[in-house]
Amino acid sequence: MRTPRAPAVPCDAPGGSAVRIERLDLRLIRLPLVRFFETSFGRVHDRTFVLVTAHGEGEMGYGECVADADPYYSSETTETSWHIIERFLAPRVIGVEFTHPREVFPALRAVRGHNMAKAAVEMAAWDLFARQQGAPLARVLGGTRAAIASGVSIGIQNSLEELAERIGIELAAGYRRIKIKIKPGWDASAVDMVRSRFGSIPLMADANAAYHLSDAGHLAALDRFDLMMIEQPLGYDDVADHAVLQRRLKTPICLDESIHTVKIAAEAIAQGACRIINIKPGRVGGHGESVRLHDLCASHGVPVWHGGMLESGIGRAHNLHLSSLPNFTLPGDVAASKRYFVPDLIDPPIEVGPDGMIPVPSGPGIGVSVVSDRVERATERRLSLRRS
Ligand code: OSB
Ligand code: MG
Repeated sequence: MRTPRAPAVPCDAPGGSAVRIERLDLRLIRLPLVRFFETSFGRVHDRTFVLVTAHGEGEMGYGECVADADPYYSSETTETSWHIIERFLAPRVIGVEFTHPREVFPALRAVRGHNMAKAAVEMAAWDLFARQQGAPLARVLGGTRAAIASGVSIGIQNSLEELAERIGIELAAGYRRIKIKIKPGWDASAVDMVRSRFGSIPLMADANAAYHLSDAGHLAALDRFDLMMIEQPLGYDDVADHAVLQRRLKTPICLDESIHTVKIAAEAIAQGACRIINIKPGRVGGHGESVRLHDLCASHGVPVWHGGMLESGIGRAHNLHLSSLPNFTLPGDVAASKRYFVPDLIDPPIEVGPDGMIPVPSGPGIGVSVVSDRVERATERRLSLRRS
């Protein structure tokens, strides 16, 4: 078993510092989105996800599985994550004493892939552990920031006029950088419009794997817009072609979908396939792997930022805590609740200040209050798992 790193702040509560999950509850949740969200792989109007709660010693921890209803961003879906958690992950964690939640991911090693399912369980264990310690999750993770810089991700719109309107709204709200989604047919024209209407704002573009290496010339034409980065232009499972493409672009490439493991990130960095990495704990198997990925990038001088997966306030709170680590030096896709869900599952919701900053919650664990009757109303199916 790997023990990657000592906690930045040792947790030595008098009752001992182990974590043991006595019961895992799964809920399939569906929440309507305030506004549709469109990427190069399609448009969604609601968010369906598995909410995991881990119970132990009278406390509970939350984990939000970021797998979506469809296998378009990644191969996992809400149904595969449910199946994998129920059949393969729950039996490996329920009733097991872990001295630290960073031991949970290595304990799931026999199960290949399914990082989103693993992350939901692992992150619930971190929240449970932090609450048992009476500490904010950020402190247990080694976070050093009290507030994080927030950016927004703006989907593909019906028209450039509509895109300009959305960007105006988000800039007025204080967000520190704008990311627009691009795809063939909605790329140079969109970026050109943004530059001519909004000038030199911090701007980036996310292609969600919509291009091929044969589009290198087309992508190089975006260099003149001075983007902060272009996110995941090529295939979700590709590193080698990104390395070729990066040599042809002035614009830094940021990898998202391609980075499934810390090892792949090390290869991508060594090959020069990217200059920036987007960390989503769901994509790499949870907080423990995210911290390892963060540290790897820091040791190579590769800046990271926190990605988003249209999470409810529960997943969003997890993301805020992780974003407090020192190498998250670029604004993340961790924005206010009201951009996505009204009402959110938490109250008060996550809000961004006029300076584009979001405070990291300071209470125990993820430090937000989940409204149980909202969770109840959004639940389409439930299952309670104990040691058999
Ligand atoms: O590629 O970063 C992405 C949403 C769903 C799936 C993939 C991505 C996104 C986003 C939205 O860009 C980020 C957010 O605001 O949560
Ligand atoms: Mg992305």
